[in-house]
Amino acid sequence: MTTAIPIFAVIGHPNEGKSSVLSTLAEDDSVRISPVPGETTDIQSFPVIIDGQELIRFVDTPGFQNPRQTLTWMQSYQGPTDQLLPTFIDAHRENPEFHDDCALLAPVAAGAGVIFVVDGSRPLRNMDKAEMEILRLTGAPRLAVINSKGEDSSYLDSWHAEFRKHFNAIRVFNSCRANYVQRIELLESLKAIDQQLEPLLKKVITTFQRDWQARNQRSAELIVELLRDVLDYRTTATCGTKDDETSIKKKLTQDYRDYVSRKEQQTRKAIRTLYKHNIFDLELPPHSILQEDLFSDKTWEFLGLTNKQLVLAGAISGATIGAGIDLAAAGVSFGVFSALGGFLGAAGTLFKGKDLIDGFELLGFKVGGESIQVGPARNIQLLFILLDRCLLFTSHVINWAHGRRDYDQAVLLREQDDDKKGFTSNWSNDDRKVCSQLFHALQKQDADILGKTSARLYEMIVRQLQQLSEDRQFQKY
Ligand SMILES: Nc1nc2c(ncn2[C@@H]2O[C@H](COP(=O)(O)OP(=O)(O)OP(=O)(O)O)[C@@H](O)[C@H]2O)c(=O)[nH]1
Ligand SMILES: [Mg+2]
Repeated sequence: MTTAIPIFAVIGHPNEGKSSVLSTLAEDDSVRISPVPGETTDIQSFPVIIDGQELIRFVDTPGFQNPRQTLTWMQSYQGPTDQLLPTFIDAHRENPEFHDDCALLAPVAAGAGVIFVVDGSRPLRNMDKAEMEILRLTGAPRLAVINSKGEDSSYLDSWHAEFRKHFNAIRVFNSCRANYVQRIELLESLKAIDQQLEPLLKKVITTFQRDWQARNQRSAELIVELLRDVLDYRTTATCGTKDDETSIKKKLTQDYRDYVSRKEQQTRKAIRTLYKHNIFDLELPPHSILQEDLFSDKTWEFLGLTNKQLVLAGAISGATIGAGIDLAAAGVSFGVFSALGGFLGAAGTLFKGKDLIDGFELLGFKVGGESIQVGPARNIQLLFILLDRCLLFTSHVINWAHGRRDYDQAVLLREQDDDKKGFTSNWSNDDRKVCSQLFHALQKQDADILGKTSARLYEMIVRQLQQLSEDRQFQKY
C-alpha cells in the first residue's frame, strides 16, 4: 500500500452485508443498504474524517458477478504478478458480464487492502471458494469478516477452516450489533494482516479512541448544561383578577413544558450528531419509556430514584417536601408539611404519585402581588428523571450500529430488566449526593457549589458513558 492513509475495499458476494459492515465500521449512515441483491452497483469511497483530517478510507463495492470465469482467467494468466489485476481489468472492461468484477477489483489494483465479507449463517459454496481464491491471487492484504445475517452458527467451523487457507486474519463482526468496542477490535485485526499497515492503523486506532472519548465528554457537557438550564428555568406572567390565576398558571405550565421539551430535543439532536447518526432520524423504539411524556406517571414510576434513595442522598429536606405538598394541598400551611419532612422514611409515599408530578405543584409556582412565576422546579426528582432520560437516550445512540436499519424493532436494553430502569438508581449514594448538592446549589444560586458539583457530575456522566460504550449486553437486542 503506497498511500498515506490506509484504504480498504469491502468485497464479497452480492447481498452478504458488505455495505452494512462498511456502514458500521465507518459510522456512516449514508451507505446504501437493501435486502435486494445488487444494491451497490459501483464502487464508492467512504472516508472517515476526524478533526477535518481523513484517517482511513473504506470503499464499497458491488458483489462478484462472474467469479468462476474470473478465476479461470486469472489461473491461466502468465504475465508478471503485479500486472494481474490491471491486465484482467483491461481485458474485461468493455464486457458487461464482468462489469462488477472489474469494478470491485479496481481499488485492489490501486493498492487497497481487502475486507472480504460473508454471511456465516449459510453453508460454504464452491462460488465462495472461487472468490476467495481470486482474492488470494491478488496478493493484497486480506481480512475475512464473518457477518452472520441469521442465527445458524453450525457453518462457522467450515468457514473458519476455509478462511485459514486464503486470508491473513479472520474476524467475526456483526454489522447490525457491533459497537465501539468491536469496531476497534476489527481495526486491530486489520493491523495484523500486513506489517506495513501496522503503524498507520495504530494511529487510526488511537485517533478513534481519542475521538470517542471526546464525544463522551461533549455529551456529558451537553447533559449537565441541559440539567442546569431546565432546573434553573423560570418565567413569569402578570395576573389581573383572581379568576385569571388558573388559566395563567395553565399557560405558564404549558410554556414550561414546551421549554423543557425543546431543550431535551436539542440535546438529543446534538448527541445524535456527535455519534454520527446524521441521515436517519434515529427514532426511539415505539415501546420505549422515552416515548412517554417527561411528566407522565409512567416516566416517573420507571425512572428516577425511590423515596429511600432520595432521602439517603440528602435530596429531600423538610423544606422541599413542604414546598411540594404545600402547593399540592392548598390551604394547608407550609410549616405543617415541613415538619413532616423529618418522618419521611415512614411517609415515603408522599413523594410518589400523580399529585406531585402533575401540573403546578412540581414546577415551583410563586404568586406575588400581581405576578405569577413558574420555576425554578422545586422537585428534585425532576433532575434524576431528566438525567436518566438523557443517559437512556445516549445509551441507545452509542450502541446503535450505523449499518442497522430495523429501527422499528429496537428494544432499549435497560427497559428490559431491573426494577428501576434508570441509571441513577444504580449509582452510588455519594454520586447521587452530588446531584442533590447541585440541585440545592441551583435553588440557592450558589455559584461556587454549582461550579464544583457541575464538574463532578460531568465526570460521573463521562464515566457512565464510557461504561455504556463497552456494554456487550446491548448486542442481544
Ligand atoms: N439480520 C441481519 N441482517 C443483515 C446483517 N447484515 C446485513 N443484513 C441485511 O442483509 C441485506 C443486505 O445487506 P447489504 O449490506 O446491502 O449487502 P451487500 O453485500 O452490500 O449487498 P449488495 O450491495 O447488493 O451486493 C440488508 O437487508 C441488510 O439489512 C446482519 O448482520 N444481520
Ligand atoms: Mg452493497
